Order: sequence, then structure tokens, then C-alpha cells
Amino acid sequence: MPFTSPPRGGPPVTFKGRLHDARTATAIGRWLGPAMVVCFVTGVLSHYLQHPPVWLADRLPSHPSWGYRVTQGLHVIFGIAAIPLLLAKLWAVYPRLFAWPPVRSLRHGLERLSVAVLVAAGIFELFTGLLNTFQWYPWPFSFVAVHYAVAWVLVGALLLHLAVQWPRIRDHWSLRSAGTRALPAADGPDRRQLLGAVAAGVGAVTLTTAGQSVTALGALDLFAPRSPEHGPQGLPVNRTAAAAAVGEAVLADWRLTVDGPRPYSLTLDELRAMPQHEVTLPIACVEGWSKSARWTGVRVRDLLERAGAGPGARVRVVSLEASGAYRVMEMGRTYTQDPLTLLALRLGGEVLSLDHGYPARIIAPNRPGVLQTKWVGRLEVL
Ligand SMILES: Nc1nc2c(c(=O)[nH]1)N[C@H]1C(S)=C(S)[C@@H](COP(=O)(O)O)O[C@H]1N2
Ligand SMILES: [Mo]
Repeated sequence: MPFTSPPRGGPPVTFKGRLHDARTATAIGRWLGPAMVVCFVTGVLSHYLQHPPVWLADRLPSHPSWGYRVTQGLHVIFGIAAIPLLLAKLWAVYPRLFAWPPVRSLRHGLERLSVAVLVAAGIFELFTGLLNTFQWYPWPFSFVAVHYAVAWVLVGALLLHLAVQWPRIRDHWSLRSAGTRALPAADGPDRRQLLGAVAAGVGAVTLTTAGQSVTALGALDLFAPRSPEHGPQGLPVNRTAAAAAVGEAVLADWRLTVDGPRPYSLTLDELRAMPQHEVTLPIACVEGWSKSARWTGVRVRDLLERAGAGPGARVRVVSLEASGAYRVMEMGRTYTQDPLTLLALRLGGEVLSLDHGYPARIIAPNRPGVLQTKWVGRLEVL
């Protein structure tokens, strides 16, 4: 009798097609796995640049100045590429996810549990990461802390999965190896078409979003949430002065206060009278967009020296913003000593616009955008 429901408790469907076999799953996995590894490594790096433990804070490298731009660019590029890969992978293996009976033995049960964790953590990371690039946080927890914690769960589940599936992965790794274990001698057009379609999908999402950090691909940047070209003075803005409630009232009688062994304060004109330096450094937002720009201002090193700080000094930078996650930032000695680290007053030759941090903002090499504090009011030598 065709088209009847399967008997209660029986397998809903039996899949024989090669698109759902271990070889297809492996072929997709060997792209998805490395993408996840790139995301994990660059993500951990980003985490330590933003939240260094005490022993690391003074050792973070301020070079190469474009380092964070590249690693965070890769984080978001590979994260976006992993989305079609994960969907394809889930599609290839879904008959196994509904295997019947659900648990055959303790070992089988544990295996399935680890896959459940892997799938859940993978979907969670890609979903929250993608929404973060749109600055959309429709959840009640802190994105940064939870995205970071789940990354460790994901990488643990991935290692376990690789270990459990190792025999199958080994047998199917190379699509050319005909194999000895009852594999089809050559791959038919169906699998090649599927993998071709997946590759095309990955290529399409990558090419149409990578332009937010890869300048050469800027013209193809159709879907990235930020275009590096749009914004005052040719640079995007994440948090505007209006959103940060920094306006004329806050800026009236602005002075830069520097606390240290010999505290002092300066008006904007006095700051402008100090030796000015020009640097070309990128803003590299954790959300993936980045853009290089030309900044002019006073070296942080000079400002700290003037306050009587020694060469190993660290600094706390406080913004005029009344509240906000990035109001206060600390900087270790590698950054404070770097001649490229400025309290910038100008951008692209013009006075900083209010949205870019007027009257003064931090710009430092090899640092996440969140630490390039705008509307600076006070420096404290630590
Ligand atoms: N005071 C303050 N500074 C800040 C922020 C902020 O919210 N408050 N946002 C940061 C973030 S997330 C980025 S990416 C850069 C962006 O700088 P831009 O707006 O000049 O491009 O500023 C940083 N500086
Ligand atoms: Mo950012």
C-alpha cells in the first residue's frame, strides 16, 4: 500500500541516496570544520585583545597595526561562509538525526548527545554572531560573554565528533580515493552537483559581504550590514554622539584632564599647540567592518610623560559618555609606548566630526574598534 504512514515506532523514511551518505557529510565537513577552527582561533584572539588577563595586558603586541583588522575580518568572513556550510551539512545528515530507534546503546546515546550539543552550539554561534554584525540583540544575555563561552563548548563537541567519526572521516576524506569499503568507484553527477551548489552558495555570500573589511571587494559588498564608505568623513559610525548623549551641553568648557604623578588639564587649543603627528590606522570593528583612515593628533606617550608617568605606564581612558559599555577603556604599555597611538583631533585632515569622537578620541594600532574610545575626557595613569 503506497503512501501510508509508517507503523508506529518504525523508521519514518529510509534514505538510500548518496547525497545523505557519510561521504557527502565528510566532503562538506572538511570545509565546515576548518571554517569553525578559523572562527574559534580568531575569536579567542579577539577575546584576549579585548579582555586581557593582568599578566597579558602589558604584553599584547601593537604590531602589525593591521593585525586585528585581518583576524577579525577573517572571523566574520569565515563565520558567514559557515552558515551555508552548516545548513548543507545538516541537510546531508538529517536522516541520521531522525534514526530509529533513537538510542541503541549507551555508546550510541552518548554519540548522539555529543552531536546534539555540536549542532545546537554551531547554530547558536552562527546565529548570534550574524545578528551581532547587524547590532541586533534580541536576547536577554550578554552577547560577548555567551558567544565566547559557547565557542568552547562548540570546539569541545567538534573534537569529540571528529574522534568518534574518525574512521568514517578517514575513509571518505579524499573524494578521489575510491576506497575499499563498498564505496562507489567514482562520484556521480548528483554529489558533484550538490557540492558545486554548496561551493557556489559559499562563494556568493562571501563575495557579497567580505567587502566590509576587504577593500578590494568593496564594489561587491551588497549585503554586509555596514559599508565602509558610508558615514561622516568617509568612515562608518557605530554609536553616534546622539546615542551616547554627547552634545553641546557635555562639551561646553571641554578640557582634557590627565591624572598622574603631575596631573594637569588642557584646553583644545592647548592640545592643538602640542606636537601633532599623523598616522594611518584602521578602525576594525568587532562586527567585521573595517576601514583605514588618516588621523592627526597628540601622541598618548607624550601626554603621559607630561604627567610624570614612567615609560612602562598603563592608562585608563574615560569618555564623556555618561553610560555605555565602551565608556572606560584601559591600555597596556605596548600601546601607550607605541608612537602610532594617538589622542586624535583630526580625521582625514578635518577636525573630528562629533560622531567620530570630537573633540578627541583614541586611535591605536592592532586594537579592536570597541577600544578606540571616542569623546575622551580624562586619561588616568595607572
Ligand atoms: N565612548 C565610546 N567610544 C567608542 C564607542 C562607544 O560606544 N563609546 N564605540 C566603539 C566602537 S564599537 C567602534 S567600532 C569605534 C568606531 O569608531 P567610529 O564611529 O569613529 O567609526 O568606536 C569605538 N569607540
Ligand atoms: Mo565596534
